[in-house]
Amino acid sequence: MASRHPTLKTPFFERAKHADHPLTAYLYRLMVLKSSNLCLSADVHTARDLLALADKAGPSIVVLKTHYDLISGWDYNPVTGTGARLAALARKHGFLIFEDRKFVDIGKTVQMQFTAGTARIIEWAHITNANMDAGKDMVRAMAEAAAKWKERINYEVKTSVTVGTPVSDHFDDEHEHEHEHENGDTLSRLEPRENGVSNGGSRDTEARKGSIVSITTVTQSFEPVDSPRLPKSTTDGDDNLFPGIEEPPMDRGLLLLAQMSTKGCLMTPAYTQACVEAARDHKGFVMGFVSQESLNSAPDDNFIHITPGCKLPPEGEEENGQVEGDGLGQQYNTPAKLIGIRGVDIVIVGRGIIEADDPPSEAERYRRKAWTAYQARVA
Ligand code: 6AU
Repeated sequence: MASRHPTLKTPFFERAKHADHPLTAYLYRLMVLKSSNLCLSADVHTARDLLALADKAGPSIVVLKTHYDLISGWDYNPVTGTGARLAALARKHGFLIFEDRKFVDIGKTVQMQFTAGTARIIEWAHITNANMDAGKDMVRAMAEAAAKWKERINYEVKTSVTVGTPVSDHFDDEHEHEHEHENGDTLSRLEPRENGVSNGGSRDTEARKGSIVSITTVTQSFEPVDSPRLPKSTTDGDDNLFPGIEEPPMDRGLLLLAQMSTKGCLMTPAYTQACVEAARDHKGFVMGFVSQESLNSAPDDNFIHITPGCKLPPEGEEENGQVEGDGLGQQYNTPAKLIGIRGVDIVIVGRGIIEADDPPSEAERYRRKAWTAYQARVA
């Protein structure tokens, strides 16, 4: 860790002013507003449990981390499905969604996995992460896909429908065909009087002329919108916006998986350094790192560090004592150690909260401990 790097002593509200990525700036402001630097890793079994947990723990967290592929019953509908419902809860409680997808593949494949396919991750997850083993062109490919997506989402399809009566009884076959206008796709449909069938193919023109009573024109065009929004509420009461802060920017953010929490992790210092360099090359897309320590080292580095492998000893036990791993390679440290000593910004907690008797109040306990550790660090 760059132990004397200025970001270690800089409060989040100040780091917000100098963040290179709009979503990182937003996240720092959200952290200050909620006095929270807690990310909940919502690794539950079903979509129903995921949504219930997000709703209950939402007030204590600033990031909700998902693994959509371990959730049974994930509904892929882009408007009413699980992603859209999570997005509504994120608006209501004020948190960002981080899909822990750990992308790693050739650039083209990753672009498709990120923006398309079943889950359409880019539509509902503000943040995702990537393993840099494939090399930094993959990061560029993801950045380009995110930029393209943002450009497209800034336009909405405007549909207008007009119904008119023909001014003359003259028309010819040309009017019956779908045709394109300069400003978009226009479909003109002839509405017959009797049988409800339009554009019937076999009747002759004279017979149809007498039957036309109206022309319905459907025009679709792409128009810029000032405040782009994703599908919001799918559940009554979830459509409120968290007070005190605007909606997050539409910029998507990437975290590079620079170090892991697992015992015997094979990521070398050279790999970690390559992550730092890729982050510097793509500051408009890479927000920071999933890492075990602060990796800010150059004078103007201001990356955010989000850190898993965090657990508190049970209530009442020595707070800064050793915490056992999970027996499957996962290693744990306390928020005080990760934030205070290793200099990370947000801690990710999964089973420490989910497996507690009362997850929402345990989330609140973690929030308090993590925030206290941050306050002590910058004091
Ligand atoms: O608190 P836990 O151990 O129940 O859950 C930790 C969560 C899991 C892991 O997939 C994830 O954090 N994780 C990651 C991430 C976020 O990329 C990296 C890592 O090194 N260790 C780790 O546990 O959802």
